[in-house]
Amino acid sequence: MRIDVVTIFPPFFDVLEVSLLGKARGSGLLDVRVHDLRSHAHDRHRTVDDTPYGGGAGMVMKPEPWGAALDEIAADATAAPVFVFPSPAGEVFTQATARALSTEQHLVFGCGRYEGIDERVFDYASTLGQVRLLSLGDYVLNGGEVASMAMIEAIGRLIPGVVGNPESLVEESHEAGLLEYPSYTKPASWRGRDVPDVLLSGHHGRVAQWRHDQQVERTRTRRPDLLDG
Ligand code: 6GU
Repeated sequence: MRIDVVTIFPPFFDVLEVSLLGKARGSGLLDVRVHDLRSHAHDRHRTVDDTPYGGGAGMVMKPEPWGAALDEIAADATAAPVFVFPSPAGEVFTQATARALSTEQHLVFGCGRYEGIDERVFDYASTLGQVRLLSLGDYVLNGGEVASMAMIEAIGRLIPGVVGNPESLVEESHEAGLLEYPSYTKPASWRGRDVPDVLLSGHHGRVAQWRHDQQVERTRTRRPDLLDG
């Protein structure tokens, strides 16, 4: 998969070099390219933002640098990319979204800062590929960079070969619509706390039943919204 990122803070993405995603980049499974939006701002101060029409607080990212950045990426794409703009005003990004995006050939993440990006940029991007405005949840971050990192990790780890043992993906929280069951390792007793007996029983059927019960109970108490559907 190819991933382009457009940002005014390229160093945010330096950490993509480490851990599993770093390995995936090294092995060619993931081709991540980070672009500085300011390289497409041509005034003396390399301005990327301006005051909002209609008034109000904060600054809005100007359309021209975004247009130039998206054109450059699209010109060198082999197929129409999917443009992802992280935004607290977007649809909620879920494991299902990550799964769907993990099958794409080419994703472009556009990281907005300030109060957002001039709305016309999203419409223009839709002439170059599919456009998704996606939110991590109901809270506000300063910009799209950290949100993009989270989405890239969630998507990237679903690409075959990125996570060494694909079975570890199957039982995770959210894959079955339930939270994950609790996990324990040795020692069987630690600081007066014992591992549940059933896990030491060697009885696979009882272990599976206990884990399922734990998933349902946890989901009911922590995330009842997941059981509504
Ligand atoms: Cl995707 N962006 C920003 N700026 N804030 C957020 C978010 C995204 N998701 C939750 N909060």
